[in-house]
Amino acid sequence: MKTLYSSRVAKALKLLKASGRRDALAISSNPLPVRSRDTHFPYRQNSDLFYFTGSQAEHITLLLRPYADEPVVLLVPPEDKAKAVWDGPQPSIRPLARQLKAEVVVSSDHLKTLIALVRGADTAYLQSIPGTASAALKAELSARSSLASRGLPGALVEAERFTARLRTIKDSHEIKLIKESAAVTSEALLNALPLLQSGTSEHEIAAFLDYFYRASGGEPAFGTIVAAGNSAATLHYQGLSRKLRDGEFVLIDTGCELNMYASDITRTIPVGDSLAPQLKDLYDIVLRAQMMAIKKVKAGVLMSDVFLTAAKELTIGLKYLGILKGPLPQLLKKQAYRPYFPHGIGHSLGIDVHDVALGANDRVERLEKGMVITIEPGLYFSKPVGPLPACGVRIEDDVLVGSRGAEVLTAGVFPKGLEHLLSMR
Ligand SMILES: [Mn+2]
Repeated sequence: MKTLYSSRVAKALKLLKASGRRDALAISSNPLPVRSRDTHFPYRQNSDLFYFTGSQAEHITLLLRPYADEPVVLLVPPEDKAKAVWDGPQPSIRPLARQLKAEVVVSSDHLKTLIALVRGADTAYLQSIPGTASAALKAELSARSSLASRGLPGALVEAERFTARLRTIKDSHEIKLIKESAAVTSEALLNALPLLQSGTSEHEIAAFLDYFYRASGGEPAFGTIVAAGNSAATLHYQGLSRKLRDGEFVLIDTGCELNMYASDITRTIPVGDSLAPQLKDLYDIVLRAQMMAIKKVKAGVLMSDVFLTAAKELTIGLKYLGILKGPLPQLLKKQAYRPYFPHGIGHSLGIDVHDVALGANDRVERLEKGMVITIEPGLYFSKPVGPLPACGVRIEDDVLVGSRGAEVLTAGVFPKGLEHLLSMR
């Protein structure tokens, strides 16, 4: 029977085979990170392994070898009865193995077993995540002398370079999951509105959002950012210690991870029911840049052009505020906006909040139908400039790239218009 996971594995096998070489791919479970001595951070499955298997099992490796008699292998550890006393039994791998038509190999030495299994491959796509069997194999193969590595793959490539070719374009199942995740984030923000008033601490708001995600069956996809007033000038502010004050903004950058899929929304919300005119102007400049950038999104467009669309609007705004002076083309050419808009326009979104993409450093280059990306321009002032206090405004939505435009997956649920935001309380 064809399932979501068996068809993804079939696609990967086909793609590996298409190179004309003997290519192997090994993807392992994430290691369990230590928090303190013998306590651990909550387990998070490796995104690539989850994509191909849907499994939450620890200590397993999926090996794909389209050239071999057994093209799909699941490497698993022997049953650990002592561990099961504490952690419960490991989920059975058999149903997954049946789905993927995989050979199950039980081994207590995954490195040794993997070396034997990749013998005869030309190229191996392996992970770099420390503590995984795949990365251990990579280290072992790179360290071996040419004599000792005879018969073993000579070319070693990042596994993520390969999996990005499949994961960059989202299938309908994934789009549905991202939409569900985005709906929880939007709902969490709406429910947080009564907290967004003078005297509330940043950490109370973060705690509420995190609570909402967990109560919805998810968890925060990343460290929730709640940054009031000048805190927002720090892009990934994690201080969470400041109290909100009337007449300033609170910037909230947050996302739920639901069923392993992330969403990522930023709203910058006025505290109290009035705002200085220059802060209103600043907000409207960023909002306009965001809307123009979203309008630019469609298949075939370069992400750098989406960026430039926003950068142009922000520069026009900075001129209007009197912060930048001079002719627009020159200001754009010398990227005069950079001190105030120091990040990109957005990123790929999926199982990872900063999801895989095909460009260098996982950057999105040319937009294709079925990509999901964020659009998140912002302006930041670490100290008072011109008419503005130290502050930051960022507005972020998640969009699905279509052939004729973008579908905003986070639209309509939580407002962006300033007048609307001011009248909501
Ligand atoms: Mn983001």
